Amino acid sequence: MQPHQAGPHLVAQEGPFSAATASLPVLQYFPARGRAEPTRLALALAQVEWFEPPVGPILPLLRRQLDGWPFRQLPRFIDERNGKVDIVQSMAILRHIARKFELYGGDEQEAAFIDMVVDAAQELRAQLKGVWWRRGDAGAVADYARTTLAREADLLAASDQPGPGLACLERLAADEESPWLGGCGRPSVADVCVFDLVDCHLAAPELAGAVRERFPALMAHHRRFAAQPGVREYLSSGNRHPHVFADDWRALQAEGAAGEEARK
Ligand SMILES: N[C@@H](CCC(=O)N[C@@H](CS)C(=O)NCC(=O)O)C(=O)O
Repeated sequence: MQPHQAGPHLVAQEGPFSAATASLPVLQYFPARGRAEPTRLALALAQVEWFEPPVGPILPLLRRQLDGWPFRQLPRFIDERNGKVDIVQSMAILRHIARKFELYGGDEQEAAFIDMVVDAAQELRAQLKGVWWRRGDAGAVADYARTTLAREADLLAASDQPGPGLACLERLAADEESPWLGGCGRPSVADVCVFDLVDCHLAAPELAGAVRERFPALMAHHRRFAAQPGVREYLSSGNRHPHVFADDWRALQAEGAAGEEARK
């Protein structure tokens, strides 16, 4: 399986690559994991190939056309396989893929549980994003470790009653009856989102230690998911973007542009 083409991307509608990509779903996003990573992981899990065009030509259009980008944002997913689905909003994209490739549990009850976990993971991702840019600030990291990364007992005992934390997901992952969240017989997009959330934490040395030490069930789930056929190949491929958030890539771009300007 080749999740998407390595090396410089070519625009799907142009050039010699067009024939090869005509039947592939297209994912438009920044060259970063960010909000598109759950979609990539879900496609990899389903062992479906996809194509990512370069984002440069897309960005000016994003702000000028509401047809392809109704909310002026990425990711956008164009499902070339049935030619009708062309959507933005990362979680709508993920749910579309879940329905299409049977990553939404086996019945209504499992699907409802999966939705709940997907939404919770998004809220926790927003908390992570809050500390991500302050990783050099020991106070901010300690506060995050005391709240979002608190062990279950500490979370429950905290006098300031912080909201959800990774301990909530640890409890769900600790179900010994099933390797997958919600007792589903196979991995779902809930597993995708929880894997991605844990993986983002592991990418930050300031946060990784606490996650490894405090959440053994999430770590075991992370290893299990990473070993799934399709996912394993994607994770070890050169196609995985190194930047965790799109803003990491944008900051580098801005730095590059400022350096260019200074050299003029
Ligand atoms: N709720 C949307 C949010 C999308 C979003 O915030 N996208 C950002 C990148 S992560 C974006 O497209 N920004 C475009 C820009 O700032 O030019 C989703 O989940 O897809």
